[in-house]
Amino acid sequence: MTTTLDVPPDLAELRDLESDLERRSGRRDNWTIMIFGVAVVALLFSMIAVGFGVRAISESEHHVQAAAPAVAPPAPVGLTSVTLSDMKVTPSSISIPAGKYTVTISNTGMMAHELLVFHTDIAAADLPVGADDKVAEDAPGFMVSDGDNLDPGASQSRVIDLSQPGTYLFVCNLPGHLMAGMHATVSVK
Ligand SMILES: [Cu+2]
Repeated sequence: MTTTLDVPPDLAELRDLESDLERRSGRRDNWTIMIFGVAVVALLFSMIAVGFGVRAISESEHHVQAAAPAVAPPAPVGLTSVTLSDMKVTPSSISIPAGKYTVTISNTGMMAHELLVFHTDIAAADLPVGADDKVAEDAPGFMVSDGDNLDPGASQSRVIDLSQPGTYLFVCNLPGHLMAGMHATVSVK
């Protein structure tokens, strides 16, 4: 094997090489600056884009919130009040779970009323009415709650025992009032 001796390049060649290297490194610096510049611009654009995106999301959430209906509070289960008026019992029809309820009975009418509670499968319109225009209240197990006669504006609070499932009629049994429409049906399950 033969080895060639390295001949040292002359000075002019060295200078050429040096200037070439400088040019190349200069070009490399330019590239570096350009790439850095492009990166900065890209970063700025992405920040702006993210900003718009966040705004769009929060705006759409805002719209969703505005479009969603207000959540209504859950309706109270049971029976807390009954209103007597001329000639109505309100609520006129309600379905509630079995239980004992403390009920405030208010008379908002112009005349006296009362509230009786009958446990019966007979419809209010079919209740037998006597010569006195009243329903006979004394059948065993028929009347489960009786109360005061209430003058106009008066009210009474009492416990009504609705612990047996079935149908209850809330009736004003002053003469003629049932026939005039003063009854309500309460279904108990
Ligand atoms: Cu009445």
